[in-house]
Amino acid sequence: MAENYRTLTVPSVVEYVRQIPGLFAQGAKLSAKEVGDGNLNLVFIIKDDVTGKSVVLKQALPYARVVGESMPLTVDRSRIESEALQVQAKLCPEYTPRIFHVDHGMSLFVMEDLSDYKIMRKGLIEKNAYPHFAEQISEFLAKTLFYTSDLYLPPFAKKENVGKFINPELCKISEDLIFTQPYYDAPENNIPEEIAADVAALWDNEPLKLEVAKLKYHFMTRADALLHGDLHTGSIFIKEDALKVIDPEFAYYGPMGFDIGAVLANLLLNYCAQEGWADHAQELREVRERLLSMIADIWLKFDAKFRRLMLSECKDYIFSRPGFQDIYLSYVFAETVGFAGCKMIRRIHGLAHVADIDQIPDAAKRASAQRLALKIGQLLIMKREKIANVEMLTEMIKGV
Ligand code: SR1
Ligand code: MG
Repeated sequence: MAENYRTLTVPSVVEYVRQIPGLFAQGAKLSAKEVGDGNLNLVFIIKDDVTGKSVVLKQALPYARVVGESMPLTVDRSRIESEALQVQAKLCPEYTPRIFHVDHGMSLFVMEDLSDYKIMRKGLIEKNAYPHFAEQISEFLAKTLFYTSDLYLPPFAKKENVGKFINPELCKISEDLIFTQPYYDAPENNIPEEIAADVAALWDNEPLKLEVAKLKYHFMTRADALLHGDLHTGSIFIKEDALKVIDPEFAYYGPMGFDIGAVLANLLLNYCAQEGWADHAQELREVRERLLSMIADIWLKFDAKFRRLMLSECKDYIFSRPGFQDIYLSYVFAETVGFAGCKMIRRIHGLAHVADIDQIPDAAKRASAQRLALKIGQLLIMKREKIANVEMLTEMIKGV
């Protein structure tokens, strides 16, 4: 941690932003509030009460907020996050928040206030339809993954980038929380009482654990592309016709399917949770149908966009051989499905859950949604290499 690092508070954040040249007018009447509801950081909104102009300041704490000081965590994640945002801004400016100021010493950056957007997780719980989401997120995924991979970058540039985004502490959180702790009686787990027997059965499932071991190994060793690294629906701000992807502090070079799988997993967690949110059976059917067709669209659009990029932008002679696209995308698809399964399971009885499920008011419906998520998650992990296409995937999910 840099010597001049100090944790900001509501009064000190106002004084801090006053010093940033060109951000607010001199003597502006500023007010601030802390609004962070994520697992790790402080997030302040600072507003000029006269003009209404506002910005967000995000500061990394030297520990994980959700656990407390007993879980120390590098504040260098703020540098990684701001650098990943710069890469994403170059590739997908329309889907990336604008950054106004970066201070690595204080492990913070200032960015545009997205208060007129909604966190997608909240919108999905409210059963909102997002008809442009598949188009938007498939564009974000195809561009950020393709243009940071060996399919596009010259080999020296690619390896230099891998070095810039070495992120061992945040990767270790994912290794533990996604791929290890949910598969044994780890003290960090947060196991809902009602499903204790289902969780115990999962711990006894050796074939499942073997498949998770393979996926964890891929997570740790495959440097396909610069990933967002934590692309759940709480990392997506959305409104009618626009979307912004935030929070890439887990960014590192990893397997492409990990980011795509995160998006699909969180839509599927909402699919499971709708049992507790839909007002009647017809609505439950409709919302679930909409989520499954969104999932299919995301994959199909990603696949089409990625193939177009491979065709037009890949300059490597050997990667341009006919047939390589098919091989590449079927590998990415299988990993997407497997990682999605892991990401569903970790949110049921691992350390960090999701509001879609945890906030279901009815205990019996909540437990039923949790069981469904565990079932679908296990199926995705076990069958990932046998699922030939996304239609087969959605049919399989409907059958659970
Ligand atoms: C201790 S951090 C818990 C989780 O929050 C982040 O959003 C990541 O998903 C991480 O696994
Ligand atoms: Mg986050």
